[in-house]
Amino acid sequence: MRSVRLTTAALAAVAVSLPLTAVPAAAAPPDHANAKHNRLREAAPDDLVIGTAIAGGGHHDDQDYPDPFTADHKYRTILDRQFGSVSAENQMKWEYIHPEQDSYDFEAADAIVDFAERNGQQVRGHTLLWHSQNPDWLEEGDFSDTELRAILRDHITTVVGRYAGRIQQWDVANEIFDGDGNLRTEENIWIRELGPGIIADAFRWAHEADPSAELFLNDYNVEGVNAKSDAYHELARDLLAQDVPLHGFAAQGHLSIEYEFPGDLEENLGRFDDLGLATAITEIDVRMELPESGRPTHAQLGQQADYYRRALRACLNVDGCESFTIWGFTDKYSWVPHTFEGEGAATVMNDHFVRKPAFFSLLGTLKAAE
Ligand code: 9MR
Repeated sequence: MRSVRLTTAALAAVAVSLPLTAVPAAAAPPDHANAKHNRLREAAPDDLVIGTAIAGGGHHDDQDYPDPFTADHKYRTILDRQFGSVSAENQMKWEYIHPEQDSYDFEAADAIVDFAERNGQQVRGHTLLWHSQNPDWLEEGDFSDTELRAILRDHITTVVGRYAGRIQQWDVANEIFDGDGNLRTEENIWIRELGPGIIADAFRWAHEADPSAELFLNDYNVEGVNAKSDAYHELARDLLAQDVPLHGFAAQGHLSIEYEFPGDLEENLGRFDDLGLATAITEIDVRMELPESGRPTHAQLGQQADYYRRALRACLNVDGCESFTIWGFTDKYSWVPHTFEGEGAATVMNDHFVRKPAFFSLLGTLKAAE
């Protein structure tokens, strides 16, 4: 075990070189005994799918470990065993899937969709209209409004069309409001250049390309009832009134034990449910400030487990909340330490894939829900 805080690169090296005997043995009972007792996907009730993001791209590009999805055998095994749904952490974002104006790169996205199909998993597509992780050719290009519209339409038609019938939920519009509940009219190239009406068009184009996919609004800090989730509620009502094919509202769920749990999560999801929308938790993780040792304390892990449990419970209590996705299942590949200095341990397994109390709290909650 670590006694000092290590960089992620060093941690990855430790994880690779650690002899099996040095891995804490207590927490991992054999998986094969009875799948229902050990596996989230089997323990989940029929109307709820438990998902995870598939690590790759984004912050992983700067690490010295090989691509987790294609190169880490243990990672792949757990991915298949534990989860009934997978999300592309970065691999379907514009900068990866549409790196040049005239060419798409589907290799990583295809691999995810093929893997999911082989393993009987659903796929959440992420994402089509966002202010971040867009390629330079787009952000720095000199396009007329007509050209930009055509670019977005072509992208949505091509990407959603390619996976028609194989991606069950798409995050069509991601993070379009700021914390005060104002549309991101400066940061988001589409809204800035084409006006807010482009949001409805994005949903219409996605629906044309795959009429069977459920189309979502997705954001962070919208777990509770607040200015931002109010803005989404109003937008959702407007879009539905115009017969725009909007099917769902998703709260990402990037939580921290340094802040109170959003106790009104169920109430908030419920008011979108009342509009006739599906709801989902799409990216949950629960970070914490790590002590100097780099290891979370028992109390922190207990609090984290409680946050995961309460979020899952809220989803279970809302009829149309049928998808609960964690943003990665192992701390080894989590985005958190790369964004929040001194914080981490946000997922349900540690760097060595040992299950934390949070894993067991999800499993227990699912079993109790049957
Ligand atoms: O986990 C993703 C990380 O690998 C990327 O570096 C980062 C870049 O913005 O995006 C992370 O995923 C984000 C997701 O796409 C949208 N919601 C917030 C997630 C965490 O930042």
